[in-house]
Amino acid sequence: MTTVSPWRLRAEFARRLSDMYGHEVPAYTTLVDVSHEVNAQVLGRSGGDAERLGSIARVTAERHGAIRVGTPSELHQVARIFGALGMHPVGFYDLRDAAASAVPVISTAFRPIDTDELARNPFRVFTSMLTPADPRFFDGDLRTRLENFLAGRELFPPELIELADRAERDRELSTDDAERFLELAVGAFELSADPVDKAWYQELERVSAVAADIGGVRSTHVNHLTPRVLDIDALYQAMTERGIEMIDAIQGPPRWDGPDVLLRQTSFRALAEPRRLRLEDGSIITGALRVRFGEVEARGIALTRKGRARYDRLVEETDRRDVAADRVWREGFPATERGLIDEGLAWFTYHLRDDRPRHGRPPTSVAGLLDQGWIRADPIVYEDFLPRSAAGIFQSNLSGEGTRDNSREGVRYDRDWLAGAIDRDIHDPFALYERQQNASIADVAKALELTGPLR
Ligand code: OOG
Ligand code: NI
Repeated sequence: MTTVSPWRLRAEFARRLSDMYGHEVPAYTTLVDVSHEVNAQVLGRSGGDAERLGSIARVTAERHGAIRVGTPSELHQVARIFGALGMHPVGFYDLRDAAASAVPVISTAFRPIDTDELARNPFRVFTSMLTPADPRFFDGDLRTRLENFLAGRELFPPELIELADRAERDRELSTDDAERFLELAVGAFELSADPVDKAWYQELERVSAVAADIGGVRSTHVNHLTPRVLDIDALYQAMTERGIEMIDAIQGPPRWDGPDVLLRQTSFRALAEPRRLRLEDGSIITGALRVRFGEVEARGIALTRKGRARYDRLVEETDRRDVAADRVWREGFPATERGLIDEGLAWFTYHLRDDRPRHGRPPTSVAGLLDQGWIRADPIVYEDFLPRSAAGIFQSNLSGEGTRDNSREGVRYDRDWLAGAIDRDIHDPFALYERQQNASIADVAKALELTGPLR
């Protein structure tokens, strides 16, 4: 019997989700087309250098999605569906405090974690969960009604969850089961044609547009799918020339002459989509809701904790000093990959060079081996998200600010709480990158027969 492995299931799921979303949101197809054009230009211009942070095959297929659910048990089901696709929860994001307007959610990202799995298909999904218990956004009465509404809906058919559990346990599905799983999984993230209760939706919308998108309907849907581009400034320009109005800024690090690090993202507001609305007298009308959008991203090198602290400081400094961000960066950030290594700011894997010296004793430090041409450093690409950018992306696409009462104490959530809710470990992104770097250093030490620890 032929079977389908998790990574094939993941790649096929990503492909079908992309086809489905392209039908629902035509501007997404334009974005993907323009991204491919830009990537081809960069490849033509920079050749092999363009592939330093991922092969063109990987980058072309690469997407992240964003979904939003209402309860811990819905999130638990999501974790099982993504578990079938070899995607694991990584990182904890609290967007309630990262955003100035009302974004009452906490989030994690489901993604592959092993290097070879990432190389096969790096599909990731930023997944947010509503926090109705947070009194800064919801009073007691609204909280109760919202929780009751959420408890009464079913986002995922039991057959889908059953197939997901089997796929994760056996690490494969038969071709027939895989087909059924994909059909149900993609279907679960399609925009529903069921009428939306207009009064309920609007009541939530006054509190937060995100709360309405999540808790105002009886189903879930992909909020956006994001292609990866090699030159996001060129993309921004090309989309603007096509008459698509982008948000006013690219989120994340500025364009500058030094190495690309972390993540740069930008988005545009999608058009309002026709949705069926149910009025209080029971009649159904066709209205329009504007919640979904297009987003695109460029990925750079993953930073260490120290590098990330530096990044956060430069962001804060840029806000405070009111000078151009690239100037703040030139003053405060290494302009070369080697500078990042020497200051311990970014993650790399190390590999023996083919043209390394054939005689003499190799030095016993990474810096020494690099200096004397024994090894080379390949950057590790950042596979995760940035809370401030995520908040910016949420915010710039909301219809209104919503309301929040900052005089009330928020409810605390953290990584452990989330792990308990979905009954799975939530991986620490830094630990994953560190493991990858350490494994490569251990390989080098072994190949060079270095006995002591390589520094
Ligand atoms: C998620 C927003 C965060 C990103 O790329 O930072 C995100 C959402 O809008 O649901 O997708
Ligand atoms: Ni996104």
